[in-house]
Amino acid sequence: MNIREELEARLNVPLEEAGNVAIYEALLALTQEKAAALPTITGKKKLYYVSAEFLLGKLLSNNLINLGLFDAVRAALKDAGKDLTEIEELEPEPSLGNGGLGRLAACYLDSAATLDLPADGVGLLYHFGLFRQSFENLKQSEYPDEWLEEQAWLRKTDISFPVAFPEATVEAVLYELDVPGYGAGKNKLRLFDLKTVDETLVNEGIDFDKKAIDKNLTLFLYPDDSDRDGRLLRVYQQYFMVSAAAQLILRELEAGGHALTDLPEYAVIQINDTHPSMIIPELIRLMTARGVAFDDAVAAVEKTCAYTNHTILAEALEKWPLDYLEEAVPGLVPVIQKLDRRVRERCDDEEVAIIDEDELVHMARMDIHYGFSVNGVAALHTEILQTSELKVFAELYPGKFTNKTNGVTFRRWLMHCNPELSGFITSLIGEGWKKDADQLEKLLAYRDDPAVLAKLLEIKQEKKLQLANTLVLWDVEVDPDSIFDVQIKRLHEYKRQQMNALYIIWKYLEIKAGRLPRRPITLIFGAKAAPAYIIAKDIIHLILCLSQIVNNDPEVSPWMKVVMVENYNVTWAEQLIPACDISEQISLASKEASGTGNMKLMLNGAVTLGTLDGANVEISQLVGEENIALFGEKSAKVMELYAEESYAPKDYYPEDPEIERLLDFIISPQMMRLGDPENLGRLYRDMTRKDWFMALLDVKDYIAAKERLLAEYEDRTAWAKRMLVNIAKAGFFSSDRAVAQYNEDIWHLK
Ligand code: 26Q
Repeated sequence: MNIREELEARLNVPLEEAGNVAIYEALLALTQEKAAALPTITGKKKLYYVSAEFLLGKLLSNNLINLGLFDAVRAALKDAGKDLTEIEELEPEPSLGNGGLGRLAACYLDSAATLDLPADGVGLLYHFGLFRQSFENLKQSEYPDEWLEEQAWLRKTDISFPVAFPEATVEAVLYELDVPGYGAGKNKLRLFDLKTVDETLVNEGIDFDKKAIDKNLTLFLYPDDSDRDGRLLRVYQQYFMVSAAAQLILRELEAGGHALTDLPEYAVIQINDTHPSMIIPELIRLMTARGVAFDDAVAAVEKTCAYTNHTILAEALEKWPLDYLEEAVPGLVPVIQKLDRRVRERCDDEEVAIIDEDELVHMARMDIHYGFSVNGVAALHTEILQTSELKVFAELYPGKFTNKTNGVTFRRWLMHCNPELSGFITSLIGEGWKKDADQLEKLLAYRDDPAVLAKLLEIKQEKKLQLANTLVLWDVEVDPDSIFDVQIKRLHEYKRQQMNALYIIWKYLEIKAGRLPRRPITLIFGAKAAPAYIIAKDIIHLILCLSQIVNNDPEVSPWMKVVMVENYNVTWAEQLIPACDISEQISLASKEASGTGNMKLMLNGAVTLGTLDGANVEISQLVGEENIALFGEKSAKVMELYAEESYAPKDYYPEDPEIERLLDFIISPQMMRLGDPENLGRLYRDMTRKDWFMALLDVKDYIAAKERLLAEYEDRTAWAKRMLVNIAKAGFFSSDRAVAQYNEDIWHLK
């Protein structure tokens, strides 16, 4: 049976006569059946990638690609006058992640299956996900993201595990979804749900009873933790995840007929940041409860667990007060205390203690002592961990630390989101790059080929037009001939969206003063702010206010538009990334562990405007300084400024009149009339008095670099060459490479 026949057998009508909803359901069923029929990837040892987040994105097209059915399905639908893109819109995007760490987990699942490595993801099934963002009165509001559908990808299993808390023992029910590799077998993503979860617990917006842990553990990802109950809930949630995960892992070990102490021979556990760190004491607890001696349990667990660090921001390194653990997970406390004592016996340095003098439990420290591997996620990041943030640990355990520069799956981030570019690349260099991304370098042979360069520009134009057409549906009009400058990532002060906002103010004033740009520019943002992160929400308010002022000013709007897309998610990213000309990667040097959006954007032919931070450093080395626009202070200097505590915004404001003008605009009468004086005033005070992430340090250099880049855009041939080099050199950032390195150095699966 061909695809059309298979679909029609399900639809019971000719494809032409079927509605999109029916076709979507038929495609879903067909894809699930094909995925289920794939052989499960097996091997002696299996990876369990334990993560609080899996930011999957929509699955239909991605699974069709990996199953090798995408082109046939699209053609069959087209034949019948149907459009796969429209059908895809019916699929809700799973809301199981928040940002880079979660999307990385999804990319790695795709690559592990593609590389035929036995690797399952393990996490939680959040009913309302992170939250759905909506803009009201130029501010972010949060609502439950109701993404779960009756008969979608998830399969309920009959496996469940009890998880004991002091107030009640709850049940963790296992759901699974298939993860087909590209032209390969399949692995699984295994998500636990709270059997007694109660969606009706949610009141206004995303508010709910934080104490009702028998009902709330799988409602939201990262519930508000600005009060004690919220923080305690995080502990409950994390323990629920890792206890179920640990029981699953041991169950599979025993099902294979193996002794508990042989765990490291059959399993490796990758701990994705510290959210799953309690799996270490939980495994030890479970093993000892089943008769294994404590030392033997520790020996087995420390050969099984590996830890990935994704951040050097001190505030994101989890430390739990011991009394929280005593309240929520008392069974783990004696284990953690014993682990701490063993560390203290070996090393009397207070800096490496798991439980510090203030009775705070340092989760990362536990991972480093009791894991066999610690990795950072980009060369610079790992270097900073080893020489600064985690220096004592690197000296204590030389050899434990390695770098694993992040990667992204080219199946989703090129083949799926940019079939035009993907098809063109294939027409030039063949299909080989799809499984061996380094082959993209073959494109370099075309760097002086005018027809190829022209075609690259034409494809970019096509993707910009497609995005412009989508934005129209949201009542935003942008000029596809303008330069698309894109900053898409979680809202955080260190990522410095506020510095981009200062550029907007600068450019607005330039245009008002009659200094017009050569070509209009469209500044596009996508970002969610953590609901309790006040300054982040103020920055969103600032950008939304600026978009009103700029877009509604008849002198300015022909030359500049500012757009912030609502509810930025993977689906948005898939439309924004192929349409981007300039990729904004402007974090304060030393603060962005890696970034992965930077990789996706270069792969789609954007030129990076960035600081030498995270993976930008490696991008710059690969493409050469002529194919990236760098600016700003370097990480060594920034770290020195922090160490000396010598940075002060007062050196720039009101000191420097050019900078003063930009900041004063935030609280100008024009802005205060439009926006909320409380938010704008607070942000102005923060930026002029604290500026913890040094936006004022780099802002002038940033504006100058951006202006240079905009001017360079006018030499279209030279720009197309830069695009080509960026695409050609992106192969290194394939998650296939990253996962292969994890396997080679850490997992040793095959
Ligand atoms: C910690 C404590 C309390 C509440 C929340 C958290 C928390 C939640 C999420 C801490 C960190 C995260 C997520 C971090 C994250 O996504 N990091 C990003 O990981 C990417 C993949 O490695 C990198 O590319 C990014 O540079 C990094 O910011």
